[in-house]
Amino acid sequence: MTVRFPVAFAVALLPLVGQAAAPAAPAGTSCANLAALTIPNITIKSANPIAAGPFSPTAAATPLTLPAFCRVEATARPTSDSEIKFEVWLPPAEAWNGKFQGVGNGGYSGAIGYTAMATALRRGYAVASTDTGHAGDDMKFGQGHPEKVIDWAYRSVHVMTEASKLIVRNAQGKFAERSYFVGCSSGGHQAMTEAQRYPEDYDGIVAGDPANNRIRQTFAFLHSWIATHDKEGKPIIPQAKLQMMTKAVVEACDAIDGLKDGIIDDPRRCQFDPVKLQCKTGSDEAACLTPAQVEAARKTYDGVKNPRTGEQIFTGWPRGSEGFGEAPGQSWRAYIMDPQEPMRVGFFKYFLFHDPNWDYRTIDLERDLAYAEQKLPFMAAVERDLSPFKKRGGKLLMYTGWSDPVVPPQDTVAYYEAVAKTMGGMERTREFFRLFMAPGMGHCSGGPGPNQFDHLTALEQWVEKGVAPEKLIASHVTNGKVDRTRPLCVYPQVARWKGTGSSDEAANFACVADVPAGTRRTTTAGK
Ligand SMILES: [Ca+2]
Repeated sequence: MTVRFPVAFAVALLPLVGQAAAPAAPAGTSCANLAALTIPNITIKSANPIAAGPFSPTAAATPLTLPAFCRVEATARPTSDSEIKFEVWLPPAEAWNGKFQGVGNGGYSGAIGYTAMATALRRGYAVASTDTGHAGDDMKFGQGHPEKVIDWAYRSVHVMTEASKLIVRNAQGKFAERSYFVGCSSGGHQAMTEAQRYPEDYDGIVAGDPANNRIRQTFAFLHSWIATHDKEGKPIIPQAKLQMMTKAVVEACDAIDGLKDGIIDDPRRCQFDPVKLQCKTGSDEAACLTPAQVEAARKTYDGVKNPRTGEQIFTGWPRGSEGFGEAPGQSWRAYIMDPQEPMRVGFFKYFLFHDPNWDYRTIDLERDLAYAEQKLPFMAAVERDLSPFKKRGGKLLMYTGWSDPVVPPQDTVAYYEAVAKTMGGMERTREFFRLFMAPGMGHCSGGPGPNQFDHLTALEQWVEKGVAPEKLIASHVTNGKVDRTRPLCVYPQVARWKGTGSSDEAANFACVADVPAGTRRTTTAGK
């Protein structure tokens, strides 16, 4: 089956029926012939038309239900040690929205993001994703392969983007009119890398819960693991107590934002001290914390500091992120408590010290951080001057969950504020870069706060029509049913209940300038 035929037939028939000549149809290359493309450093392994219906991109994958498309599988080798696999999925000409989308990865990736590709394809996008140059989420690939670390850190997405744009051009007979990048977590890191390093790649970028301060965050993972595990490496705080802690934190801090609704709007204002949960009897009981558990929690909230100077190396995790669900992005379990050794310890073993036997107990925070930032500066995407991206007309939409237990939102906000300072203030920055904070949302999704919203449509309106997003309407869904909506406001604005109507409906909220703590009226709103 060749999915491009309908357009070709239509053009060929026009003269026969005596109608006025239509504008020349772009002369695209048929799907199968894309395999013969010669792009420097790119090998196209296959190009196949895929019929509409269920499709499994790999033998192990759950089938996706997709419209018809052309699947291109390729490998980029920008260096002799590179092996960057990527795919481009192309809608047939009549279904194409004229745009290209690159989609981001999670963790250390090692896999093409088929689900995200499917979402983009269904919207009519030509879409690309890469495995970032290695297989699997393990970090051993970096041992003895510094070029592969660079591929992971920034090069793979860029070479994927450049090659994909050419493949789209050849398939459709013209370049895409607009290009977008959409990613969360490591995808948010990739989004920031693209905006900072390759401002020409994308017209619009969505950066969700961005793990862009990667080196310091890795030091914070190590610090939090040490703080929450005993000498034998066993977790000090049992899993069952994490949810108990979140309940106590929310109870203590819910009303600070002026509305008692089970959500802490800004955990920076919550100073809950876990000593309040310390067991009175001195024993270890389910509903309270031992002194050691109190200390472990405090250190996780406080973050990692230079032991000599007291300088904050990286923020701690927000109050309210301890445990509010079972998914990996909804508690301290997956990235702090559950791992047998510090999360991402492979960074030290395979990327930094090239010593697979490196012992985390030998960490010297000051010396080793300085060394890491000197040796692997490209692993962090923390450039504050985004002038080149702004100048080329790029638009950047960033969002993050205020209860994220993986990438602390305080760091995301601090980065945004630092960019604003560099770029001439908040107002000038909002011309091209807007941050939306989602209270009560976990890592990229989930949580008690409204956490489902269409950031891409908002970004398209901004890029294509010049309509900058003032708010995003977010929904909270339980068992497939929307039970709460609320606007996510442009930072530093916050959503304030108007005082009448249900506090579960977005229409009853306004985005307003935040007011200092202590000057708010607290309301308990009903439905
Ligand atoms: Ca609240």
